[in-house]
Amino acid sequence: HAIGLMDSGIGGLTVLKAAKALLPHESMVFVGDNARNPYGPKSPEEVIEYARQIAGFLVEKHQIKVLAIACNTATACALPVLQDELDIPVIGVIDSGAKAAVEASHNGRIGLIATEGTVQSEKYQQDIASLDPEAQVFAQAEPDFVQFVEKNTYKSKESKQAVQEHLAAFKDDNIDTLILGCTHFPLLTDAIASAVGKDVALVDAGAATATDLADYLKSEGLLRKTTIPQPTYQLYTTGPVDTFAEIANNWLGKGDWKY
Ligand code: DGN
Repeated sequence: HAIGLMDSGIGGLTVLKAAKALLPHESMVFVGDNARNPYGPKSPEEVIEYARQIAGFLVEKHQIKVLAIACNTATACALPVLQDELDIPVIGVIDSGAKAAVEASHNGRIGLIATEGTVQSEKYQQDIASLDPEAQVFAQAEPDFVQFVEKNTYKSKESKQAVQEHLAAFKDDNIDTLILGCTHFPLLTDAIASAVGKDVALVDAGAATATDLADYLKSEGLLRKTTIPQPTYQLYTTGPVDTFAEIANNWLGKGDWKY
């Protein structure tokens, strides 16, 4: 059975890419809810309902063996609900991201960029406080960054310029670590890295989750036992396939992606 992944749009493909690198023999089914993106400004009730629908599709139609919520906003709102309602293991991105950030930081000053929903949920702040009570979190919502990715303009000069301007405020906070707390943001890594400077470690919460997912599947004996037939990758979007496939092909590189 395949690993299921879901996001509000394109972003979750950053988790899929990291997971595929660690688990090259596993089949994956992905759903991007591009039609209803962004989740960031939606109420927790709405996000829970969307997450339920997508998880239901992945479980019923694809009999996935594990679900990775490859979206920070949906993790913040819906992780406990899905863990409670589904019969398969469900993992989210926030615990892994918070843990990786605490490990990466030396001065305990951690920046967080995410959607409004994720910032307001305070899940990162709580997780980090439980791991390191002295740590300080400087959180900033960056909904525009999601749009750069969804609209496929994330490589443009204007996007880079905007990232530079938005992140300038972190200079005064003396952070040494910045959490990319939205799975869309790794596509903007170059722009983000140049905005905050080389002394700030970037933590990709999605990639940290892929590592935890791989460890979990290994420890539970849930990995495929054979390497033949080749794994398959099915990518669904609720929105227009053209833009989705263009960004996906670009980000994931060559591969046998089925849309
Ligand atoms: N990719 C989603 C996340 O990680 O929170 C959010 C994108 C959005 O819906 N605004």
